[in-house]
This record gives sequence, structure tokens and C-alpha cells, in this order.
Amino acid sequence: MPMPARNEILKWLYERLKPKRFLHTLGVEQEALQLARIHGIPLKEASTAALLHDCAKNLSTEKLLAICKDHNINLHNNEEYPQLLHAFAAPYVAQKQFGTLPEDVCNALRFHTTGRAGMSPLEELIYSADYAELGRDPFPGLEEARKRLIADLSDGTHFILQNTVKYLESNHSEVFPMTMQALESYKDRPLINYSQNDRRLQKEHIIW
Ligand code: DGI
Ligand code: FE
Ligand code: FE
Repeated sequence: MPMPARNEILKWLYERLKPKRFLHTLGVEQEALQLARIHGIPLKEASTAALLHDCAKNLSTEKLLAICKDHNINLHNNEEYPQLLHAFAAPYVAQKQFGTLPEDVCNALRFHTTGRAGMSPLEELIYSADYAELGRDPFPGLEEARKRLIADLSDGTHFILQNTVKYLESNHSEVFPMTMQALESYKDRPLINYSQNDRRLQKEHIIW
């Protein structure tokens, strides 16, 4: 399936997104490409999904709800969480501009905020790259998440989901049901118990 040229996506996003969001998007792409190279995920899918993940972020809640309704987008009973709508609407907004995109790319956009049970490698990649991109101000667990992602993408994703749920609970924020389901789906795959100087965690982040 032909996918839009990177330049075309960048031009479109540059006009749509605020400067901070545009820079965040480039950071997510860089993180996604690095991890995609390590874990053997197709680079074009990784770049396209990373660039488009927040393409609906500039739209109002009303507009996002209208898009979801018009296109019978299944909100999985998440209508009451407005922060989620930019993710669910993203595949529609992106495909309106660029034509049909692969289903896996659409799902990576759709589930980038919450994750979901049984994520594909591309979905894990975009969910995690959004969290771990180099432009983020440091916060507890971020460096460990980056290292775990390099060593094992699913383990890193599991760690991020666990950290996010812990953080939201300590803040008394409601956790999205789909995020809980995503975390539960990793329960048969306990976090890898790295010792402090485990060589698998010694790889540094490469910046280029
Ligand atoms: O679009 P971004 O800012 O790059 O990040 P995002 O799509 O991951 O998250 C969008 C917003 O949703 C962000 O402010 C964090 C918030 N959020 C993510 N998961 C949860 C959440 N808020 C609550 N209350 N519960 C969640 O589980
Ligand atoms: Fe987002
Ligand atoms: Fe984002």
C-alpha cells in the first residue's frame, strides 16, 4: 500500500500543529525509528505512524466528537474522556488527507494514548515512543523506560503502562479502562528483573 511521502506529512503538520507539538512529533519519530531499527519493525510504518499520531491534536472536542460520530468510530465507551478523542479521530483525519493507510498504522494512531490489550509491535512502538521521546523533561522512570525499550520493546511497554497507572493513581486521576486492560494483558509476562549493572541495560541512547 503506498504511503504518503515524509515531506508531504511534515508540510501538512507544520501548518496544523503548534510549534511545541510539531517538535514533540519529530521527537516521537526519532525515538520510534531508533527502536524500529533495533527491533526489526518496518521503518516507513514507524515513521508514518509516529508523524501522524497527534495529527488531530489541534481540533476542538466538539469537532473531534463530530468526526467520531460521522465515521461511526467505535469509542469503546470512552466518550467521557476528551483527552482520548484526538487518538480515536487521528486515523480518519490522516486518511482524509493522505488516502487509505495500513490498518496497523491506523491502530497505532488510534491506541497511542491508552494502549490496548494485545498490542501489535507497531502499536507498542508508537505508544512507547510518545512517552519516551528525547524532548520530554526528565521524570522518574523515564531513563529506565528508554533502556528497557532498547533491550525489549514489550517489556519497555509493560514498564511504561505500569508507571503510568501508578502515577495516575498517586495523583488521584482516573485511569482509562483501556489502559488498565492493556496493563493486565502483560500480566503473564512479568517485567524483566535486570540487575543494576546488567549489560542488557548498558546500551546508551544514540542521537543522530
Ligand atoms: O497527545 P500527547 O500529549 O502527546 O500524549 P497522549 O496522547 O499520550 O495523552 C493525552 C493526554 O491524556 C495527556 O494529557 C495525558 C492524558 N492521559 C493519558 N492516559 C491517561 C490520561 N489521563 C487520565 N486521566 N487517565 C489516563 O489513563
Ligand atoms: Fe497524543
Ligand atoms: Fe504525542
